[in-house]
Amino acid sequence: MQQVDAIWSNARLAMMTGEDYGAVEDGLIAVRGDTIAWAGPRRDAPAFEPKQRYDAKGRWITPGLIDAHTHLVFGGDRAEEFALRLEGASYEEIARAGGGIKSTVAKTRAASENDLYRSAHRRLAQLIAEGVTTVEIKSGYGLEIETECRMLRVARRLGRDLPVTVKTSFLGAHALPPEYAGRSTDYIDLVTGPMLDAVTAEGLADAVDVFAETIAFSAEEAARVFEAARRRGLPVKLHADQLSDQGGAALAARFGALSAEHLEHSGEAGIAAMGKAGTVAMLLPGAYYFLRDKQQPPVDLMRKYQVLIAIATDCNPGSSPAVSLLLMMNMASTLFRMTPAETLAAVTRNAARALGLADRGMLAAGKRADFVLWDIAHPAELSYWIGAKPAHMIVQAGTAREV
Ligand code: DI6
Ligand code: FE
Repeated sequence: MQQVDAIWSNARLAMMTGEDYGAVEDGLIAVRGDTIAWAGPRRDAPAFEPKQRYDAKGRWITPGLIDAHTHLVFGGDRAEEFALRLEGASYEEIARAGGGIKSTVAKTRAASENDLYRSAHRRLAQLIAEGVTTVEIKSGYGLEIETECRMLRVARRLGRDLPVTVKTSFLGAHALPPEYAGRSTDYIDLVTGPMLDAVTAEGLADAVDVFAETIAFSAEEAARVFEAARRRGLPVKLHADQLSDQGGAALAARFGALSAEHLEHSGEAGIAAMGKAGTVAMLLPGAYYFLRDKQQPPVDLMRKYQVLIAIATDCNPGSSPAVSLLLMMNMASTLFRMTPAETLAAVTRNAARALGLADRGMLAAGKRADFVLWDIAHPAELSYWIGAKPAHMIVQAGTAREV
């Protein structure tokens, strides 16, 4: 008899360990502490002596969802800018006129740590209620040492207070702050020197991100930031080719980036390089939808070069005010023609890879006990419904709570 803390039986499992869902009809999961002790078909399970037994009543269980790209800590909102865009102004025009990211920078700088915490807490709670058990949160609306650190401290605090793992990314190179107008090189000096030093001294960043774009930073500037990250032993990722082809996909691959984000305008050579480097393609259908983009990311090329695809909300006030990862799965299917099985892998196994986390994203012995019981008859329903909240019970680090 194996002693465990809890078992879930009478479950259908989407193990997500290989191709497709890895579906198991009469499945069982045993948990010890914060770890899955066993998962698979009930008939193969050893005898367990659990402290607690849960009857899943035939519900589907999937790994906990992972939102591996968000900017969910920020001040204010950009609803007025949305109205301007609906009247015909483009995202780039607004950015060049000093709005866009810069307007959120002003509001974030003016916000206290508690203000930032409260608004981000609300957004994160919505993601968590839906089944998200791991989230990535970026800085990038401070663009000065103090506010970048404040954003990341808020992200860390959210991870301590809420039932979710928070991984942070330092995005000091998100936009050129107004006080550095025309002095891009000086700003990159700040980012790669004192700013990154301050962030790492407090252990505030798990990775380093850059926005490479005509309205942000060049490929050369991104490379400088990546070299600085490498010197400090931090993994990198890149907002690449979102609005135009900047050679971002190839650059991300060259630095062995964990992921390259957006990729709507990437060409074949860049995607092929990502395949070789094992860089995950992070697709953000919320931004594609909200900016009414016309250029779809090259999903067929990603399949051809066996690039793993992840999907995230990109939750941010300007290009994707999205607080639902399930809705992003639906959009990835309808807008990018990803299959429901691809979208589920994209928010579990592949999203874990994009965060460099080998301990989650599938149901298997030894993985973290992060999983969700769903009121659905088939896992394809997770990307089929628009706006449904089918989570019934969420288990995070071995602790269960009903939704
Ligand atoms: N790409 C995005 O979609 C977000 N950041 C980025 O580099 C947008 C950020 C914003 O508009 O506030
Ligand atoms: Fe983003």
